[in-house]
Amino acid sequence: MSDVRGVTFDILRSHGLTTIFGNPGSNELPFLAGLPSDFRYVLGLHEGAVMAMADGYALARGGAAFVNLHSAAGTGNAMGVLTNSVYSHSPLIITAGQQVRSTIGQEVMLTNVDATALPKPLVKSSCEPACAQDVPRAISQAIQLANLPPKGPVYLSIPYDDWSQEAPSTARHLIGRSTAVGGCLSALQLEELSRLLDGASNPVLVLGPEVDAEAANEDAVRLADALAAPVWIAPSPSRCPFPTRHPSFRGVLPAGVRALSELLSGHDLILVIGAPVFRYHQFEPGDLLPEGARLMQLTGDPGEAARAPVGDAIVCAVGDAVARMAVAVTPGTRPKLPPVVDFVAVAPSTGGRMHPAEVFALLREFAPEDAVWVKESTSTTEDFWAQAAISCQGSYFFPAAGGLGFGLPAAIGAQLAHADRQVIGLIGDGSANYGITALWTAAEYQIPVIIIVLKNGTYGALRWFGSQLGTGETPGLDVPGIDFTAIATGFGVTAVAVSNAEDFVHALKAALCASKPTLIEVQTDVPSSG
Ligand code: TZD
Ligand code: CA
Repeated sequence: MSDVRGVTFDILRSHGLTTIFGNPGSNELPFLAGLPSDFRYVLGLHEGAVMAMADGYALARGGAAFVNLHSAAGTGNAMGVLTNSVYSHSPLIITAGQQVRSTIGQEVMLTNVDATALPKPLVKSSCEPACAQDVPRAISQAIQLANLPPKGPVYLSIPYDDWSQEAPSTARHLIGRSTAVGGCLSALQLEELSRLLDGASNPVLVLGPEVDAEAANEDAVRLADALAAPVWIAPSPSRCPFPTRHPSFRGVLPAGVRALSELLSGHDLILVIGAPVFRYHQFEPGDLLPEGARLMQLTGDPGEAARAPVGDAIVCAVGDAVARMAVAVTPGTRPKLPPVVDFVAVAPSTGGRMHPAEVFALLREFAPEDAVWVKESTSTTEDFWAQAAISCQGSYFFPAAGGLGFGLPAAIGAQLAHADRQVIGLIGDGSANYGITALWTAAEYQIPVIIIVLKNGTYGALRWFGSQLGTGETPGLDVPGIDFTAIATGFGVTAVAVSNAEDFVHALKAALCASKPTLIEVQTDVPSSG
């Protein structure tokens, strides 16, 4: 029988988890030594970048990712980015090396003291197996749990002397084990939902990231078409669940109670699919719903259903529900919606700074239609949605908890998952710094991602938030004097700085043809709105 390490690799392989995102230390060396040749190790230079690259890889791939961190210090470095993985429901299997079992109590150097408490409350489960022989089963349990709904990150701390121990013969049953939930809408629930939708005089759909995660975008179009109903994206979106040029598409709902209620006024039925109700941000007391509206939520996450402050909810497989509702409702009872209006026109910028909207309009024109956008430039979100022409599934990712440090490395991880789609990171000059070391990984592994740094010299979103709160001038809001081309070059990434449309398009075309990573630093205006 093989050892604990050998069976672990068999289990990982049987789930397609042959890419290890990590940053090693002494506790991890016995696991990594002599890695089987069908496994690849992707080294990140800081654990925040490691975690975000793994997250981007998992999101783009539509599957799980495996992470190996160094003890407590590595785990701690990864936790900021991990806040996003909870809300993006990313199935991440995070392992950390622990000191030799018999020495943990002495707290020898690099012991992960109280290891299972450390990553809480950001993981679905946290475990240090009771003995070496239980490591394979605990790994298997972690993989199943990460992938069962609601998906999410799990954590395992493993003493490094466990790997060479003999595995129990029963461990072979763990290889390729699968688990699934059969939580589809019942026939009665489907009938009631259809009756509700058919009976509504002015229904509206509010779609969330789970629709995109379940690849139900086209079924959402079928449902919207059958109902001839408007479609909004739920506030603070981390993914794009609906084509932005469809006649039903109305945009992204604002993340404040009052503004959201106002926009939905006149609707008697609000059907929220695959989103929390709601991910508000700015505090804006008011009525949760417009007068006379009923809210119904469909979600795969019991926590999302339970914590909503208003409305009724059904916990179910969202993709299946959308597909079945699209054929269950009575089509053609409302007039067809008019075609979409044109994009907001953008005047070409002058004076050595581009407006972000102009950058996004040029990207729409010159980037491939199926490009994958990973965005972490917080003040330009409105401009992005006004200019975006997103048509296919898995095309947009944003940090789901707003924790910066996701975007730049996640774009690199997403590109690693996509051999045939161009991934473009749209990263603010503030955000870029939290995960900047991932540039080295992109260069080292020749990952042909394009990173566009929008350089306005400030934490633009915080300036906007300050104006909302009336806090006036505040220290620590500007980030002048950062040369991202010098930083990128230092990490081995080709980089260019531009400040007008012509140079931008030139740089973009060159980057699209390159088989290696490129960073484009664009001098931009400070936007006037958030
Ligand atoms: N630190 C972390 C880890 N996450 C955060 N969300 C913040 C700090 C606070 N923060 C925001 O929420 S937005 C923002 C900060 C610092 C400014 C980001 O600046 P940027 O983008 O240059 O990336 P804009 O477009 O200038 O806002
Ligand atoms: Ca900025």
